[in-house]
Amino acid sequence: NPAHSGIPLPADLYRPQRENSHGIEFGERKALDALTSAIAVERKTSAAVSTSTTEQANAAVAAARRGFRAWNATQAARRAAILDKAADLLEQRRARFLALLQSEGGKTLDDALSEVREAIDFCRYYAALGRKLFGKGETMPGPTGESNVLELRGRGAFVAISPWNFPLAIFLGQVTAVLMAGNAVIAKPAEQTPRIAAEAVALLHEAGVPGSALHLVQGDGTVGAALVSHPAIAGVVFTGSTEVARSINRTLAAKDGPIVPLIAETGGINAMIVDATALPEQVADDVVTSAFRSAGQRCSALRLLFVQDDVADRMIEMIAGAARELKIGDPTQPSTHIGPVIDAEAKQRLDAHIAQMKREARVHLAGEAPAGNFVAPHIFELSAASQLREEVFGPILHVVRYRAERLGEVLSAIEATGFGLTLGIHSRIDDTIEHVIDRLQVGNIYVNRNMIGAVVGVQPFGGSGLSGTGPKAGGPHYLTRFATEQTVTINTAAAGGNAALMAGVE
Ligand code: UN1
Repeated sequence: NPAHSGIPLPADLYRPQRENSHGIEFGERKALDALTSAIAVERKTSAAVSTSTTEQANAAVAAARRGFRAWNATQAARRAAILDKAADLLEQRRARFLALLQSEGGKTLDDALSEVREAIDFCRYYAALGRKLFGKGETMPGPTGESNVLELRGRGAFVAISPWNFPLAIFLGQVTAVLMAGNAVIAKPAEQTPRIAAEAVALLHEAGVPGSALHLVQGDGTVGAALVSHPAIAGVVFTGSTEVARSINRTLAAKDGPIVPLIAETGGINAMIVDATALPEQVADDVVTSAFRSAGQRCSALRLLFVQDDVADRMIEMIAGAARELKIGDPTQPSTHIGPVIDAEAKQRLDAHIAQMKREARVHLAGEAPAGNFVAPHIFELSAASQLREEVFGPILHVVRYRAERLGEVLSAIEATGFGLTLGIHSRIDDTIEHVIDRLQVGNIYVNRNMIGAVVGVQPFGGSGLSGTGPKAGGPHYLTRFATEQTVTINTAAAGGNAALMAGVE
């Protein structure tokens, strides 16, 4: 575990798992066969999920408000123990969630394994962090004769709105953070992935989260808007598009009543810079992973690749060569690299972008995809970064060449997107790397490696600007934003020294 800065992390209590660290080496036929047959058994049809009405959404807020007090009064250690129990249950039910991630989320085995791992990490990390932060309050230094203690407490009924691209990990990450901080939660998952959410909620209830503290509301943006505009909610945590985050922000701002926080994690037009000193094989590998893994449906994914012109032809050829090797198709086949995109609407949007790029850009790769909601990897070369105006959420890479003496213009172009989520740099020149890091306001910067798959507790994740509000998910500051701070100052010199009260505070 690398060293952390800032608030001491519970590294002694918390051990993240690594990507693909589930003991399944893909060469290991036996382990893989056992896992795939366990998944097949779980691939039975699930119960239908019905959409909630606005009345049901409002009723969920009212019920969460009633449930809040008791949950907030529950010891932090108890809340943490429940989250650890949820992590244990996830481990036991791994095959079931893998099956759901494949059937409802279109995830490949590799992506589904990573996601279950991440969900477990979120539960354990927020439990460990919560034990420290919400334990007994922090005694502040001050003059003698008084005691000052800063305590964190829950805010109330908190709304959590999560995306379809990580229907288990981000869903549970939000919900467990909200709960660990002492809030009751009304969770509204993406309408594309309701079953995964329903089973995750059932699992949390089984782990010990009281029904009164955790409520599930199913449906699209209509029901989400009803929750956000409810006058009595205590805050919103949201992962999704910048556009929706803005609309939530406007709704919250327009309401009378308390001013409540919005914690938003949104999109990015994420760039990678590759200079002439970069190692070509590693670049090809990292670009393919960053741009095409999960069919490019990650907010962290690489969209805009800047390559120094001296090496551009060779680099692009190697990347295209590596991309051609990717297998697209049935996500339940362990050998598949790229599964379907989430739905027909996503496919249509991506096809329209591809058609436009075929007219406006130079085509380096335009693969063929099987029938269905599949999109093959594409590589287009733009004459300027400004040709890409919005986040394109699929396996489509845009390349721009730059001259070494014009690196400043590359940085300005990245800045001009207004986003600041992830950035990759491939270079062996320390000065270049340092200059880029200092100059750009980007949440997660990856040097000489791929730029996806941030590990909970090790690589806190999230951006700024159009990419979100912070604090970073899976980082040491995340939970505090879900809490209120209460400073209790006691005059210890007063008659009797308030001994009983002091005992209560300390
Ligand atoms: C998202 O795609 O909405 O680092 C965010 C990663 C993931 C991204 C999650 N944590 O690739």
